[in-house]
Amino acid sequence: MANKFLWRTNQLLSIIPEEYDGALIISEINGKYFTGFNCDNGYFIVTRKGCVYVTDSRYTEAAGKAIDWCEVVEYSGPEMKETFGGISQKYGIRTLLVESDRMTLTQCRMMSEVLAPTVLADEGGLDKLIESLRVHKDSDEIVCMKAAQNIAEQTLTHLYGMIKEGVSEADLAFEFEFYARRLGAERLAFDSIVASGENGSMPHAVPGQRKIRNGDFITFDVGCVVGGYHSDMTRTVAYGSVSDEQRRIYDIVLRAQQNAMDYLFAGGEELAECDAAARDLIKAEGYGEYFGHGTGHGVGLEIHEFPSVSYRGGKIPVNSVITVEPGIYLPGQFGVRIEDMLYKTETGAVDLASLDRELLILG
Ligand SMILES: [Mn+2]
Repeated sequence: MANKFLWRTNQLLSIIPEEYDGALIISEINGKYFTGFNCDNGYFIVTRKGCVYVTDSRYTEAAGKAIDWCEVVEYSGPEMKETFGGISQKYGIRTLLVESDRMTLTQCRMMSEVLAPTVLADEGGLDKLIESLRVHKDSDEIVCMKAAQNIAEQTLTHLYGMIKEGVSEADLAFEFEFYARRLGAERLAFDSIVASGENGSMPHAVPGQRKIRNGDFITFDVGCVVGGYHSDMTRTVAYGSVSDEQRRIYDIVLRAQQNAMDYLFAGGEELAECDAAARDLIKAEGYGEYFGHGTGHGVGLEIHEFPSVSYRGGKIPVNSVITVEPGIYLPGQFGVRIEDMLYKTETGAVDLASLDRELLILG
């Protein structure tokens, strides 16, 4: 395990422009990526002459065990300047890149002060460099994401059995969390979306007291976390009867999702074309204006990460995990979204989901 994190850290050093001595990583998420250690007060100083992980007494022992391949230093508030200044001297650090997208101005000012004479540089694009590493998932990361996905699928299948007249969205959302946690989810990937009937037209509706009724479509957008890695899946199911319009819309969304997935399976490499594979079909059916969001996004240590599957384009990175999640939302009536995660390989893609997508009519 240790070697993997050292390898990632060396990868980062190899892409940091020569004029900088290294990077200061203080975000919890990037800290976890490079060290494997979860900590809300860790300062990972990466330099070409060596790395130091600085934290406070609450975490020193655990950090020392988890990060046995680099120096772990404890600091306390009053001696912060001595500790960090000493590291700056010891490693002769002139400049460090910082995570401009993830650091507050207050943190930046404080770290500049304690690390002096080291200069913190926010113009070096460190966030983009890290993103370019994180986007390529290794087999351990895929194992975690599949495990998270499996728990979400088992849990959603369990929820299908609970759906009946009078059960509220909030009841279903609560049961999702309870059941998924019992199956081993560390936590949920995000607040579950359970949107029934007319609430389904709001893509990110918050589950409320609305009770399930005959004729409802119910959209579940759910995910779990295993080993720090997220899963993301959406299913729309019907309860009781289904109108012809509901059937037609469901079928359009299902075919749009399949089109975008087929593009990936066939080895498609363009984000914009993947987006268009879903969007053009929905447009051709006359519902283009009811599909307002992008077709998908990267998933990993965070629920939404690079890249975005949208008109903005770019290549689909090999070994990335992206979602394909088209939807049609008819205000005041209902909505349909179907979402799955796919793993992009050299020659095609692997579907990380196995839960059925055909229209399911419960009750
Ligand atoms: Mn998603």
